[in-house]
Amino acid sequence: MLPPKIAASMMCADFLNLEKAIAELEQANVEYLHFDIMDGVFVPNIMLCNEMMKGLRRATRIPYDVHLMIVNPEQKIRWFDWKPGDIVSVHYESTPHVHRAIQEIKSAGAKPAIALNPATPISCIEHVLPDVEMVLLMTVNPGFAGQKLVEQTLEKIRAARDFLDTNGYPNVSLQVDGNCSFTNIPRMRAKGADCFVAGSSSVFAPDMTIAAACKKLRDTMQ
Ligand code: S6P
Ligand code: MG
Repeated sequence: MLPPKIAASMMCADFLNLEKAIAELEQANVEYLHFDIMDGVFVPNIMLCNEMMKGLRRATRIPYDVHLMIVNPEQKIRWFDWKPGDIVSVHYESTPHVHRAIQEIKSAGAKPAIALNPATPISCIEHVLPDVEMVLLMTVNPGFAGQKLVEQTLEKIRAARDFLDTNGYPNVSLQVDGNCSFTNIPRMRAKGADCFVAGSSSVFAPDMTIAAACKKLRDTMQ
């Protein structure tokens, strides 16, 4: 199994204290800062933007994990400022030209990933696997933080890991996004997930410091 990684979901951070939050995430050595970009069309919400991501680069060297929930992402990849080491997910459901979107990400100098909603079958990704570094499985319907796990996505994690391994992609990372809580993460890890988008269910849990939450997460992810 690939080593576990934390992607801290910045839409769940305290916007009044972003610099402090980032310093604590740096201290905890989280692997990624996860940014949710929503256009109000692909998902029923509007969230985060390039200007925010650009501004926060001044406070961190942690690579960005950018989750694009926008229609026709292939037309918009160049709108963003990417750095080497960033990983960018596009949804299979968001465009008829998902392979073109993946090519755009590569030529913009970032690492491509493919994202799937809970109801989308895993077989859809077969023909993009040679070009992606990560598969993002939504474990809630995209658009909002604070939702409850869609239980049947647990078996989907196992099926996706098997699909990757049997097709010759054991090094493609499997990320899960949605209700990655201290209770759900061991269940997701047991099915083969290795990268956890940590939001209000864990890293930014209201009753804990970021440092304490990250420490607990590291113990939980093993
Ligand atoms: C939701 C988005 C996610 C959320 C994350 C929130 O559409 O893609 O990345 O930010 O799931 O975490 P939680 O713990 O509140 O579910
Ligand atoms: Mg996300």
